[in-house]
Amino acid sequence: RNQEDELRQAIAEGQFEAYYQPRYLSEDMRINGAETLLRWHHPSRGLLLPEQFIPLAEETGLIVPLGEWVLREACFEAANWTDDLVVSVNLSPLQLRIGDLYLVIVSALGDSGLPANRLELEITETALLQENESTLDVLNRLKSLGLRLAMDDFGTGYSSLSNLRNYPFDMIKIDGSFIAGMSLSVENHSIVKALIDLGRGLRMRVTAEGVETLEQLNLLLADGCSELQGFHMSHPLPAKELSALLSKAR
Ligand code: G
Ligand code: G
Ligand code: MN
Ligand code: NA
Repeated sequence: RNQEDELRQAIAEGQFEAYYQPRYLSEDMRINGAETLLRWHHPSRGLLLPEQFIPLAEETGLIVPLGEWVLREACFEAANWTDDLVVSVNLSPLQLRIGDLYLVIVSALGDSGLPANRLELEITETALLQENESTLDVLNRLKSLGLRLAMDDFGTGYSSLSNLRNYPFDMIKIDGSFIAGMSLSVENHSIVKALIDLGRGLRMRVTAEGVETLEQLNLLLADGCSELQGFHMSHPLPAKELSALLSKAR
């Protein structure tokens, strides 16, 4: 109750900040996008990470207004980026079920001037578990705007293969837990290779998340993974630091 009020107040007072973690194209290791990751500047507890407040936001339904704030923030920020970088935004299952996500996105794009093809929505398989016709309907309507859909944390959920076939995804994001294990065991590496091949067979792009070492990076490049994200290349950055990195790279 107390924490819920705190969270509500934080949204009203703008205590959140969007960080952006660069994503790199494997061909030339240039940045071609970034994932938006929330931070909360808590007045007494300091900088909080999503795992410390997203669960509460989901339980209380406050993820809906918070998610709307992030979407708008990310679109306005990305509209200023050099080049045609794609901005990814994580969606919670609740955002697909309540509130008018379609209208929120149409107005975020319209107000910011960001072209739809530069916005990507990351959806976990868990969101599709509460599967109903309207989820597919919402995703198809969003796709028809021209934006991109990514399946997040791939490999950790359920019924992944039928979801990949039935939903209009453009991208698979391989969960970092598989990447962490790939240089440790042949089995883990086999899973990663299979996921990359699966994506390729379905004509989807594949991002490896949680790339932490040069050894992992080299394996992923050899295996034909299309995009890479993780601490080895860059941590999530405040908007200003990402902009500085982008202008330096040009
Ligand atoms: O940055 P960090 O690794 O702590 O993020 C942890 C998790 O929190 C990520 O897996 C991400 O999916 C989730 N997360 C971060 N930002 C957002 C957001 O804006 N909306 C939702 N729904 N989840 C987010
Ligand atoms: O949406 P998702 O849960 O995939 O969000 C990615 C999360 O993983 C973010 O919280 C981000 O801070 C974190 N992350 C990003 N790169 C790395 C990495 O290389 N290693 C680890 N352990 N976590 C990472
Ligand atoms: Mn994500
Ligand atoms: Na993920």
